[in-house]
Amino acid sequence: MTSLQESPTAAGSGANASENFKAAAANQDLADTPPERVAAIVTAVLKGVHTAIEEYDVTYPEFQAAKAWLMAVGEGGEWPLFMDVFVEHAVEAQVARSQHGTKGSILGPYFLPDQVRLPARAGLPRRADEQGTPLALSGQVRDVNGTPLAGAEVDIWHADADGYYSGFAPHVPDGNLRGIFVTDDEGRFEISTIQPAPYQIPHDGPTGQLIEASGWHPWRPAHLHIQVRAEGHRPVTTQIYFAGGEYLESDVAEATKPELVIDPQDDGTGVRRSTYDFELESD
Ligand code: MBD
Ligand code: FE
Repeated sequence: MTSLQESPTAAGSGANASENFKAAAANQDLADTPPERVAAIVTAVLKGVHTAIEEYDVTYPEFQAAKAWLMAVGEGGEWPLFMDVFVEHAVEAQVARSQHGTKGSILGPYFLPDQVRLPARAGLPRRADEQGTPLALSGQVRDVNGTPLAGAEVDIWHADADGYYSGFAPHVPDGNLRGIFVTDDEGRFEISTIQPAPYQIPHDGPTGQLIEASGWHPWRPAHLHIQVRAEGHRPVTTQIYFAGGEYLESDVAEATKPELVIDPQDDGTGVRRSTYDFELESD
């Protein structure tokens, strides 16, 4: 286990996540939503707040506590964390209604662009003493008609056995457990890595206070984040989960789907193996 002293803080990972999000947003077209639509959406959100106040007979001390909490979320850089844990799943579910191909899931706050490009069969960069059971995930990237997609990018990132992501925890080397696999002529890949553990979202800041104050828990089931990209196709952002894993049914981020669960088996050499194929629709 990581010693307390070098444990990354929510504020630390939040600051990195905020900085990273702002950099990504600067390179992206954010919404140019017309005024009537902004007004309609914001009115609906505020109506939800007003209804809760009425329904629960909210007091002034509660209102001021809520204000203080919102300020703390901003000051702690926890908006990316909070939005991705408690809101993103609803957006993903909504856009998924008109999508075909492999089921998506939330991106979360810890994607980093421009990681190392690897051949179709390779190991994810990891420390010499990286903890965790070896895991191999192989598969094929195809279009929705079954045609293999050669040269597709399978971008994967996941937490280490202690639940820390490189780039968001000072003691983990940059690029650890992150990489982009480029599929071979048949669209195939094989990723060697280690089995991640269930994951506790940073909970020593205001997001954690809310979870604690509500009697919820801060856990996500063990997961691999994957984004698959191929020219001429809509990228798929998703996550892979593990059969029988803890918190599959109570993910704090509500981001699991039954289609995204794999059940790796020991191949007799101590490596747990599974396959997963990805299907991308044309864009
Ligand atoms: C994570 O690793 C994650 O996947 C999400 C959704 C939120 C916080 C941390
Ligand atoms: Fe994650």
